[in-house]
Amino acid sequence: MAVLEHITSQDAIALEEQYGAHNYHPLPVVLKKGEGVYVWDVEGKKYYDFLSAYSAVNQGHCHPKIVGAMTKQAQTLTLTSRAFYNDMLGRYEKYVTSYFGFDKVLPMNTGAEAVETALKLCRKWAYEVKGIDENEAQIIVCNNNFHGRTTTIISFSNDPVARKNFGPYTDGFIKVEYDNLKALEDALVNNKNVAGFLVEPIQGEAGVYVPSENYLSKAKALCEANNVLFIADEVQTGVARTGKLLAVNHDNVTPDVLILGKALSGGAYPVSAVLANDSIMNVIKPGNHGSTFGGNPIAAAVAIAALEVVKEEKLAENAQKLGEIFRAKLDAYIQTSTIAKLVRGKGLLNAVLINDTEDSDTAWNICMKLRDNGLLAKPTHGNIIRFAPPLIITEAQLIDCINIIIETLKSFENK
Ligand code: IF1
Repeated sequence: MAVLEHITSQDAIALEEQYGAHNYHPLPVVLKKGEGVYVWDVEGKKYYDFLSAYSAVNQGHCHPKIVGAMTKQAQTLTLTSRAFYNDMLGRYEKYVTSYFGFDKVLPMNTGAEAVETALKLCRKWAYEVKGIDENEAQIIVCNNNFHGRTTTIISFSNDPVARKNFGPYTDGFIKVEYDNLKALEDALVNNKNVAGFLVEPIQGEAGVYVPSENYLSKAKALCEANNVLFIADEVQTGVARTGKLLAVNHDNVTPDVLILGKALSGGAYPVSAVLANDSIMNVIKPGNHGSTFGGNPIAAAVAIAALEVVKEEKLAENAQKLGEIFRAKLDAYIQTSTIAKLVRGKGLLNAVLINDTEDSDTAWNICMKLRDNGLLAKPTHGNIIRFAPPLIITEAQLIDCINIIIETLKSFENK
């Protein structure tokens, strides 16, 4: 069989099963094409995509402007490494820093790399600016966090599946309860070695857990009072997903260090970034940090196009407006539902809690039925289903999807 001949879903799944490491448990659907809010499987069936590659495809699948910028750049210059300058990086750096309001950017590729970069930046700032004794810096993180898969990042995870048997772990992290200001304050006061506080403005993997109003602004104030960097991981929540450009904008918070990934490229290419002002970023000197691909010309061209699309197509406004509709309609249904307990979220990052135990397969079965009914979503933490369509979705499409979701949920009532 020629490698690129037509393939059935069954054969594609069998190949991954045999030749790929088993580090995922995908929903059994094999996609071959995407356009806007839609994806198609190899048999030609069309679906609404309500995962958006975990909020990377905010601008919609194969957005022509982003694909156009990528194609043009791919035919011109793909990679120079940072051993030389390239004609795209500086232009991107100017664009992205003024877009988000920071002095400087450090470009990387994946979200986890950007988180690692932020941690290194924070520690170096702690030693060279704050004056913490060498190797004593500590960074506060939250319980049930998700920041990526590297050995340091999983060192401060409390998910046994992500963490167990990958030790020894990296030191220097203090865990506090999320959405608990007292716990943060207790960890901050009388500890001169705290360098930073790393936080997701909404905890995605934990099940789209939205903190109390003002949690983030008060946490920022506590950090400021203690000369501690407030580091926002907006890899999943950033770039219009929650109805504002950044989720911290809902609380009028400006982080000291901002981490972006995923939708920074519209899902076309791995592009991540760490943004900060000069007083922090200037601790990084030649040789301290880097990446072969970080800041490459394709990434630069793609990210500019992806960010332009966010503004031109008013994606934050659309996410804000359609998110309200999504939660209102689901909420109305849930009042009388025996299968769905709660809907929560912000903008178009939402989750529905299924009325069953965490170890039940009900949410999985509902996602299988949603698939059959033409909508793709995935459970998180057993009994929670995340709903996050591309932000270019129209109101009519969203209403269509809400009907599919509610009809599907209804078919599971009292079962
Ligand atoms: C997987 C979740 C989403 C992230 C935040 C950093 C990263 C992520 C807040 C790392 C990545 C992904 C990774 C993906 C599943 C996914 C995820 F379910 F695990 F939580 F999106 F909801 N910070 N999140 O959410 O970015 O290195 O992956 O580019 O399969 O691990 P990355």
